[in-house]
Amino acid sequence: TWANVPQGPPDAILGITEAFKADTFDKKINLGVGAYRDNAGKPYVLPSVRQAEEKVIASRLNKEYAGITGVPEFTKAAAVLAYGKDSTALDRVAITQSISGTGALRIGGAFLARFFPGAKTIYIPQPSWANHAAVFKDSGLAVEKYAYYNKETIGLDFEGMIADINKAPNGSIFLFHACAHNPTGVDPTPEQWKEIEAAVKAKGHYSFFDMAYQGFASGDIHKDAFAVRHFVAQGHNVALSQSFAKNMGLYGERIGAFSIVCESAEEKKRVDSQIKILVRPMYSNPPIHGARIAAEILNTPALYDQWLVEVKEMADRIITMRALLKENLEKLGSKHDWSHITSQIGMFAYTGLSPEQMDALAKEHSVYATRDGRISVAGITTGNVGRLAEAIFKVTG
Ligand code: PLP
Ligand code: TYF
Repeated sequence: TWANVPQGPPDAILGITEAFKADTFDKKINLGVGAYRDNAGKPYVLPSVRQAEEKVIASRLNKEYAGITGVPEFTKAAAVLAYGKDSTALDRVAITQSISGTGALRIGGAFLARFFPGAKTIYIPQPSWANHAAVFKDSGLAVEKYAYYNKETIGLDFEGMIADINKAPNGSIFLFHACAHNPTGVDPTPEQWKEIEAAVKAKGHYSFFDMAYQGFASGDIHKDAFAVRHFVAQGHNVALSQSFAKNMGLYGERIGAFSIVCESAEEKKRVDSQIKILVRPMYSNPPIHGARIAAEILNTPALYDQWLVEVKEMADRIITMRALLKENLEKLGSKHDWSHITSQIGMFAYTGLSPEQMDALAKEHSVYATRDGRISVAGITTGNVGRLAEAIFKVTG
């Protein structure tokens, strides 16, 4: 029956983990997948998450199905977290729980494919998270790229980005990484976001924000939501994907949200009804456990405050590791400019290393990361940063 099914390539990012596991060297380093590690290199469960989970279990709730759009205590709080508690948009946000950020993007893609009044093409940054193009194509959208990253400066190609926003047909869909751009770690400044917003508005484009790292970039959930909140304040009825994988460390719980800011409460009602019609044949309704944990944190003031501290601790550890890596490279006498390692933000550093240099890192030094030169800074520790710097120094000369 399946004689015509061709062998497909492995996922570029998750495949790194396989290669890492197969390596027998005891000092091997995995900087592939973007998942936070503590300074001992171990997966980290936030104490606030443990406490929330214990409360959820102690309350012995039943296991009935959630509604199609999930646990309301969760989605209400997720909207407040993203848009801000004083946002005037809150009463006209159509929101649904989703299978983490990926599921939110997928619902959004499907909604746009079905209802967006203009061309069903979404513009994503070049480069972008490896899964974006696949998610949107499978949702029924055409995918185009806009300029984002400047190889020469290892920074933002701001002029190129604005030029591409201007070049796209009026009323196009643009996907923006709200903060901590994956894979580059390069974000527009608030001033640049303001110019981007003005360009988007002038062209009548529609904005879809992917916010997979709120709090993880700067350690401040409000600062990281700046772009989303600014666009909404300027009258953009954005679509938004949220993930709680990173900022709550709830990766495998698959907890996220998809929302659309509507023009009115009446529009919200219609949009809500169609989101339900989209979700129902996909997975009927979402899992409840992660949503209960996240809701417990977001709705319990003491746990919420504790969580904010813990998010900041994760962000700060990453920022410290960036500085340590740069410092170690400089101490070794590297003549390259490594300032981008500390100027970039979020989970990843985009090193500027070539695919061949990345291959050498893996083969000669048992340091695993994607061939685009992206390293997950969250995998760096005080224990491995020295050896990592030496390995990078050796392959870059
Ligand atoms: N969007 C971006 C930019 C990401 O980096 C990720 C991965 O972490 C996601 C979305 C979705 O992740 P998840 O489905 O685990 O929430
Ligand atoms: O970019 C990353 O590493 C994270 C995690 O199919 C991830 O976003 C990677 C690949 C994937 C799902 C999640």
